[in-house]
Amino acid sequence: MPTPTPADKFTFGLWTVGWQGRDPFGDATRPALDPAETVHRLAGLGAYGVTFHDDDLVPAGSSEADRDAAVKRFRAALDAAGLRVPMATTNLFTHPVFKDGAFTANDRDVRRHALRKTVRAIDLAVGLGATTYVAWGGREGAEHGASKDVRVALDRLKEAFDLLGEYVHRQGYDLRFAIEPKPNEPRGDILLPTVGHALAFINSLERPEGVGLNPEVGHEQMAGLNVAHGVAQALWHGKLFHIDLNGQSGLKYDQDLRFGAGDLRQAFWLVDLLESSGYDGPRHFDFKPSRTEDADGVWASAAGCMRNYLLLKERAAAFRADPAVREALRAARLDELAAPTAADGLDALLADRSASEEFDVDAAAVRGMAFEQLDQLALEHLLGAR
Ligand SMILES: [Mn+2]
Repeated sequence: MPTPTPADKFTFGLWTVGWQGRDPFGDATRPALDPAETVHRLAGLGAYGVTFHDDDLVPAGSSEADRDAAVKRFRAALDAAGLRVPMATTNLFTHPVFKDGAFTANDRDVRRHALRKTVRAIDLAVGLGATTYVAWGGREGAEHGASKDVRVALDRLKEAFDLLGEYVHRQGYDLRFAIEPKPNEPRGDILLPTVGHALAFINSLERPEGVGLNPEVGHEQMAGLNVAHGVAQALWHGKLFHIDLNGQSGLKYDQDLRFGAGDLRQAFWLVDLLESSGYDGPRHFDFKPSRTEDADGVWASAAGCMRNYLLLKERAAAFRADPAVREALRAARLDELAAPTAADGLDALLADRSASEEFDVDAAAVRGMAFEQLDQLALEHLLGAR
């Protein structure tokens, strides 16, 4: 059985294992976790790093002295456990002041406060070694039609990313932003709902090179999308800066199941993609241990995320190495997809009668694609039957 090590680059948010189980219908089922204890427990399980929202580490409303003490204690735990902080983010959704969003709140003073809170959190993140800053627009959205002029709200969102990019540039920080799309929850509709929306938005920014994506498995699936396809397009654009791994079973509330516990086939294809793509960033778990669990269940679910990733990595490697799969890939003509369609140029294409008048469309139409056999081999590898 595979055992996680720091070389696997598994990371967890403080808010994941630290989730107390509060949901819209029920109170907390578990006590709060101490961030320093979390660091030691995660290191003991073989994790590489830990991530946080500013408020996870320094509770909102803390005095300066309490803030300094919390950061010092956390830094000491990181040093003792050998854990890294590759990423951090801002909580712009819990406090009631952000009920209409943060960077796109209708109230200008709330937007200015959101930017100052983020700047302060960026300083904290960089001070702890983070090189990626995730931006999830938790409440940047609407439910009431005319209550949000989406085009104007996007102007404000662009303004926010441009200002933050300027700040990072001016400070000389080695820090890139990663936008995390989500279609809904907690707002009825959230701006930048999918990977594709976010990729298009980034192109409008003043410093697009410093902004990429943090796709989350469950968020893409909440939009009914294939997460491996979304991640593949982010990779194709050179924009996969970070990734949030978890599980989701179809179009439901944001389940945040442990990785592998949702759509197992999509998890398999995602691991196959990440491991073959050269992506070398953290494998970050953004999940919530079920509120039915006590502390033992929390740590079992964290270990389960990592084990499931490593097991899927083994299964994907076996699939790719299987001679029968290689033959099936040839039969499915993946090599032909990799060949340019008109390397001979437009003139040659326009002069090619075999592509037009002389092309036998009926003969081409009856060719089988042999995809079912290829897919059955994948399923058998996933099931451990090969
Ligand atoms: Mn989620």
